[in-house]
Amino acid sequence: MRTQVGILGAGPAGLLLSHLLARAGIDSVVLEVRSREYVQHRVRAGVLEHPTVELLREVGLADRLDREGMPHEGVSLRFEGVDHRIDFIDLVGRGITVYGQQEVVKDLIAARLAAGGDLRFEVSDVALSGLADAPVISYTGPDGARHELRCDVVAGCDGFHGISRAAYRPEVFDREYPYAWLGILAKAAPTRHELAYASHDNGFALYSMRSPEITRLYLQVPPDTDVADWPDSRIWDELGTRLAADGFTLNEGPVLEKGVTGMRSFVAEPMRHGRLFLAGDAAHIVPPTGAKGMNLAIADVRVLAEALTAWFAGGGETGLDAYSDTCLRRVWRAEHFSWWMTSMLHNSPDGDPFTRRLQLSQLRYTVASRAAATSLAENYTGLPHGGGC
Ligand code: RFL
Ligand code: PHB
Repeated sequence: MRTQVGILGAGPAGLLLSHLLARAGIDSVVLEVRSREYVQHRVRAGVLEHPTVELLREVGLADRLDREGMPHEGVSLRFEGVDHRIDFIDLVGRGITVYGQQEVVKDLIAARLAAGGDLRFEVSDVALSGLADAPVISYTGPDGARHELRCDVVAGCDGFHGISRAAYRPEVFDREYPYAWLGILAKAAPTRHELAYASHDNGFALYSMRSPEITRLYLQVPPDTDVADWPDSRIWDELGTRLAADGFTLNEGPVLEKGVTGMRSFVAEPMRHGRLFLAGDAAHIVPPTGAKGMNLAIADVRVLAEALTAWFAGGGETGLDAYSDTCLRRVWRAEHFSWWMTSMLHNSPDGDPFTRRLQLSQLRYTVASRAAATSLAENYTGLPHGGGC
């Protein structure tokens, strides 16, 4: 078997890459270890930056997003019991859209299958060889038979726990945080239209949503938290305490999903090894406080698709040679923003009062100074693809 681009992973990065390549007339095969059902229902990100939405529109993937996505014109920072709105439209003239990552994945899978795309789910024992000049991906199909896929290029879009990053020895920058997020999805109508990031003496909380019927909520918890210690009533009590602000009410409802997610910052450099190109979580992780992970994955594959299109058209290696550096500039900007939001909003486990006072000072400055609020708005809504920084 042969294809031009062998893609590992059917997350947002791998699926969008396959779609962008197909638009340029380039063949690809997407290999995924999980089932289609599983990847379509994995609850993850919810915030699409403005440049992400523009790209999805440009490449014909936004019909349902434009119908069901929820455009937001700002977010709130909530501290000392007061809600402070950051008005994105006023500050930077663009907003964000709340639309679940699994919806993006469903739309991408539907579009690829409708166009005759080759997606192979439930593969196992994936291995890479020949990465210097003639890559081969070997894997076991769902039928138990072993296969070899020869390709010109491999795109490692297989997430943080995938195999592609292990095919070489990138330099790694890694930081774990001394806290995690306990996230719930609740069948409860949101009581407010926009997200609220709350800093409270008990710890961080985040108010988000997925639809007019579903609320998505997070609490800062210790990294070793066992969800069994958090019955629903304890979660609602704690959310009520941390999110409290004048006039705010919290709608409670049945908890549909509950999970603990660790927080880390991670970058692998470079994002290329011979004919292997990493994209998305395979190359970098941000803590979720800046809502950047899926957006970075999408920005990476846009750069990769453009470079591959030029290369396959005989335009030389320039784009491919620049791929890693181009992506890493945006990645490090997002790493900084995500680290900054995380450090400003989460309580240090030792309760250090010096740190707490610095955080409150930074929060007050961010909401009081137009310059500081603009910086948050510019980063949160997404810097233009290919622009500066
Ligand atoms: P994915 O989505 O992890 O997809 C990788 C796929 O590769 C498969 N795989 C393999 N396939 C083939 N061969 C192998 N050997 C393989 N090993 C693994 C996996 O099964 C999987 O299907 O990576 P991708 O495409 O790079 O996308 C990245 C995003 O998923 C991630 O950055 C975001 O979910 C992060 N994130 C958020 N990002 C945002 O932009 N906005 C948000 O609001 C946001 N909130 C979040 C988040 C992540 C969270 N969790 C659970 C980590 C909130 C949370 C709680
Ligand atoms: C979400 O809705 O899941 C969400 C929103 C904002 C974040 C992280 C997650 O920063």
